[in-house]
Amino acid sequence: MTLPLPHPALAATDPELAALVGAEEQLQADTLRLIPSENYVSRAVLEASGTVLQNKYSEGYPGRRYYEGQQNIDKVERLAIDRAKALFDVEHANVQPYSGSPANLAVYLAFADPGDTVMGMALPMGGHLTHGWGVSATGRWFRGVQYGVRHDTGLIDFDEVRELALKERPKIIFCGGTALPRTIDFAAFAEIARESGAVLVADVAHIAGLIAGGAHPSPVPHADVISTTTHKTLRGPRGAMLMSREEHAKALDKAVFPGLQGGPHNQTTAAIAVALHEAAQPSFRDYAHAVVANARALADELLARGFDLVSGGTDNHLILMDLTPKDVPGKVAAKALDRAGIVVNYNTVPYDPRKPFDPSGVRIGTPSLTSRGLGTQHMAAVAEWIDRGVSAAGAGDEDALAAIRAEVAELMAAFPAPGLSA
Ligand code: DSN
Repeated sequence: MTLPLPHPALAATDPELAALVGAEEQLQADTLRLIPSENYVSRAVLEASGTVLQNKYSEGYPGRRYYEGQQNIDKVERLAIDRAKALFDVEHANVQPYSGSPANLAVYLAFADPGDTVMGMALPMGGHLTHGWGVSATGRWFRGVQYGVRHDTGLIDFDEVRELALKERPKIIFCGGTALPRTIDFAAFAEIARESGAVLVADVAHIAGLIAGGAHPSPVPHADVISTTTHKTLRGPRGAMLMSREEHAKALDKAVFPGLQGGPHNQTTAAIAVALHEAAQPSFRDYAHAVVANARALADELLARGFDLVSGGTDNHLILMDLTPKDVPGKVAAKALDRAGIVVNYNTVPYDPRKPFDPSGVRIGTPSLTSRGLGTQHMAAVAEWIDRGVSAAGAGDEDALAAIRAEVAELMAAFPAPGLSA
């Protein structure tokens, strides 16, 4: 299939918008996309998310709606729920949250009241805004107490987490985050939550696909609630799910609707169902393990080139580089790499002396490149491009960045992206 993909109705109605979509297709095809929370969905997921299901209001849940005409929508949502339950081996699944932040807000609504104490990992340590960080509604409407990682190891100090939990007695403890390169010890968090009387929420948005594919331990049965987006390693549409044992089903469902949201986005529910079907195939297990193998190989290649990696490497899909020793700020490096056709995001590192909008680190990951079929044999080239790109960023060498961009595009052309190819 040649790019841009055919969108005949869109091109006829709104050529300006169609041109932008086409340009984005070309950009995603030509570049090495290393943002660890992004991926390429399949044509099947894209098609499901662009269907007439989006024309329908369905407030409520299957069999209990406030609108008629749900003959097909109920079946779509039940399919998504059943597939989520089977894939993650959970008793209950809610597939309606619009995205990760609303999903987490629903958890607050279900288990806490404004002013209550909640606990999560601090955002600059690798947590998420919605885990009680100050600028988020969750840190303004709740009393957020935050844990981090050890300065010397970059790893979570469970003695510190336990001490904090027993002192503060939070209603909810979140584990998981957005910049955690290491395996999450759900059992250790569950023990602390039990001791302190908290509800344990495992936010597995980043690693849901790895869990589904057996490449990261599952939070089942340790966590009371599992929150996840559906569009990262899980390779589905932009959406989210909440999962739990049956005992929490009612509270979570009530919190999502009518507590927080109106009508579910049925076209997204359909695409989630497709993604869950894809994730249940044996090939997805291979994918999940390949994501981790690629990340480990890339981390080794970066270490060999003198990069400082938080926690010394990775167990999952994500690598957090502290560029302080390279004397290049994260933002400068990220913007230069973008010009070189390598798409990353600048990121704080634990104990970062710089500000979040101009931090010391860059966050990278392997979900997208693995979806295109790149393997461990390609990671030396990827690390070499990053190394040359960061050096060129420091030296302001635009010719070097342009040369990398051409080399990247050549390799990418040999590995067509799902969703952008037949
Ligand atoms: N924005 C997501 C990420 O990039 O990790 C987290 O919500």
